[in-house]
Amino acid sequence: MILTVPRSPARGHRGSRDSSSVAAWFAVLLLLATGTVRSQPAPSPSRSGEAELPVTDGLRLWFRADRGVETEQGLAVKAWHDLSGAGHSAIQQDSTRRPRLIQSSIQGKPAVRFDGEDDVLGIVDVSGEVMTSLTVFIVHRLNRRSGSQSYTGDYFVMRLGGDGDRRYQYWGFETLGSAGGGSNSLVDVLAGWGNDMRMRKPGISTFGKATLWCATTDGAIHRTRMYADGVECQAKALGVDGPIRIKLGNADGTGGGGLGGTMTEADRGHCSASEIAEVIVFNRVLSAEERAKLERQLGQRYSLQISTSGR
Ligand SMILES: [Ca+2]
Repeated sequence: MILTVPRSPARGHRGSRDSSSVAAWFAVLLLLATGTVRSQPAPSPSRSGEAELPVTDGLRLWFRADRGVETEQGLAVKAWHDLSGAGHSAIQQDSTRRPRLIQSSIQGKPAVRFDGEDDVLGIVDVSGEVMTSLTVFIVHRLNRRSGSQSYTGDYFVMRLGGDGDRRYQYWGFETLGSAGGGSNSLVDVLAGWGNDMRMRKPGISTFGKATLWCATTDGAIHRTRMYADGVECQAKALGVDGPIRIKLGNADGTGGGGLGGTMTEADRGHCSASEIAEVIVFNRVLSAEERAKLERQLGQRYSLQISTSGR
């Protein structure tokens, strides 16, 4: 809601305030009393956007870089607003850790670029909803870290979670890391402390290549499947299985959830150099048909080659 506060009457015209102005001020006082005034304009209305996804049942998060990105000077991203209707955002208070909005990235479309050094957007979630199953889509590409960056550790592409340090309470994509020998053919879908699912597909994390990843977890971390551009990855269970209990983030965006990395301070070195165009999260496992619909739509939007074999 954007609230326009009427200007004060010009000097010398005291007493000439018209009735509509008085009514407007009364409305302001009423809104202040009921606590519904926002200091910032709200992001663009989101409910209308839902209809543009072919599947919306269980939709909990939807970021698109061509909408809802709030920037400051130099296109630094302060906030990325959720289009799902659930009211989440991804934010960064520290200006040095803000990613940048790139107007022409994957297929000439906008994306949010993370520098691979410290950039991350933390996910705000005040709902407290705990998800025990989920489906996550991400359209992105990974970039090589530039030579000036001292850290060369794992890439945490994105992570969900209210607490970054409690196993089975966070969930994310990790690649190019020491755990996988630096391989660009491995992605770990992680749930904490080595209790993960390791996904294998040749070249899945090739630098500079735009790709759509989708992963589903059905109740427990070892019941995770992952698809890259529609092709199912070979999966291998690591560690001990356990039931997942995942929040998107926490109330002020400082929890385990993050785009481009995780807000957890100990994991700062795991920020990924990447460009993210779109992220979609559901609180359930989508059927193969539903997943195919979304993959098809995202594939068209970003001109990705999506495999349809086996369907
Ligand atoms: Ca930075």
